Amino acid sequence: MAVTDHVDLATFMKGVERRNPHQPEFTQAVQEVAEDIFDFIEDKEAYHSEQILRRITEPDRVVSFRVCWEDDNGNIRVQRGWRVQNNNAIGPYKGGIRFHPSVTESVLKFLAFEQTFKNALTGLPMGGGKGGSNFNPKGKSDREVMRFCQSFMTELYRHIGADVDVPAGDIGVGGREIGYMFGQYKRITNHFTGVLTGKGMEYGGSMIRPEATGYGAVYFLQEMLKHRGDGVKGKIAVISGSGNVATHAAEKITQMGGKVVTLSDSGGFIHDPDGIDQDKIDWIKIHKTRNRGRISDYVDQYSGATFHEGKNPWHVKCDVALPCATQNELDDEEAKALVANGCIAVAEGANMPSTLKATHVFKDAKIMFAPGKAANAGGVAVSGLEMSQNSERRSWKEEELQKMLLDIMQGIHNRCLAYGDKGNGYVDYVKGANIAGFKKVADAMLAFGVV
Ligand code: NDP
Ligand code: 2IT
Repeated sequence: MAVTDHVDLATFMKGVERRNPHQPEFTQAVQEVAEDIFDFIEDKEAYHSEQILRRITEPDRVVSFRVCWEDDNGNIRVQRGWRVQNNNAIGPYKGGIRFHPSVTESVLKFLAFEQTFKNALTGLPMGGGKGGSNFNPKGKSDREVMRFCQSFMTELYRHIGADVDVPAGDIGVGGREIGYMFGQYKRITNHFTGVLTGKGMEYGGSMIRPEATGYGAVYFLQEMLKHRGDGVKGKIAVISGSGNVATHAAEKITQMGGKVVTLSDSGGFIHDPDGIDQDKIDWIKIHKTRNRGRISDYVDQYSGATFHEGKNPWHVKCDVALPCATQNELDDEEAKALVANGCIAVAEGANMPSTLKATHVFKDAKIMFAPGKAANAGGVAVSGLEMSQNSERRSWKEEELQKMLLDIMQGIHNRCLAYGDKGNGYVDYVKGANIAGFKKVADAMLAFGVV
């Protein structure tokens, strides 16, 4: 008789924890998905007999390597780099690279796991991966960042390729870092291929890739509100972060007639009751991205705004909230504060910004809650379109890409409805996203047999 994995959720999670000791972020991400998948697969014997859940929670491979570089004072510095190739059942591994001192194997495994289902939800043929390093780009000169990126790519290049694994940006990795890494890849291999996305426009990048994650998150928010006969116009929005995702989410909310009143960074948040309009967003983009400044400087620039050191913005009254900074930045107490203050919708621009308990608060309160794997998929979707343009050696116009991004976000919303619509006016977007993403990857795995 075949051995099946008909165990209960608690027993399954004990096994995950035993096999992945000291990896809290990874086990949290698995638990969040497994909570929904257990119900879904209960009566579907093939998923049990083929041990799909057990297999899907084991990365295809985790590569770890040493990255040495020399700082401006001639000191030799040693960092650790990783690439987690989680699952390539539906396409080449695809996912960003993160440079931040908090990066660990657990963080990258959770991100690669989430990425697998997110990429499936886009409808594009992309598997899931993630990479990064505990390198801290803050306070480093451009030359130091360049030397680090070159050293990182000197090891990474042997594991990636346009049809194998296509990295992109994430926290601490933007246009500058992608440029240095692409230059080094080309130099080592002598191949000019679409091996990275988020590239500059001069060398194969796609229009709207920088905007895509933030814009996509707001399109998703708009779809949720529209489903209830409402819209973004006139809504007060609280946003965390002030990087790529946060600033572009703020921009799209503003364009749609909403009012953004907060942004943040790891130092604290700014509250501007007058609204952070386009001019102010442009100033933040230059100040934070080009000048690598702090969000606290905003209050010197714009009177009427206040800076709240060491705090998150979740106690500020709002209609909608978009956590766009990092994982576990919104806990259950803060989720309760949002609900108590009348927040009706949360769209996660970041990956897993809400703790498991916070997601349960949102679900119990039955507010609209879009998990990151659905709401922030616009970035990787446009990365997928960049891959297509690179393969075809052509580029689409901005208007065409804007339309494709909107179509993709609407498609993800529909996929969430297919498995998450409770039929009583409430849509469980977490369940919808988890099941739709899982099913596509799992069915491809079934087709391959035991591999
Ligand atoms: P950026 O590096 O551009 O910005 C990150 C922002 O988050 C900064 O404001 C940063 O503040 C803040 N932040 C980072 N770490 C922490 C922390 N530990 N505590 C508080 N604030 C923190 O990154 P992105 O905007 O690209 O990424 C933000 C989130 O969105 C991440 O979760 C990422 O995985 C996710 N995401 C990104 C996509 C993309 O296309 N870029 C696509 C999909 C998801 P500070 O400057 O002080 O460090
Ligand atoms: O979390 C994410 O989806 C990203 N950082 C973007 C990945 C990508 O390949 O564009």
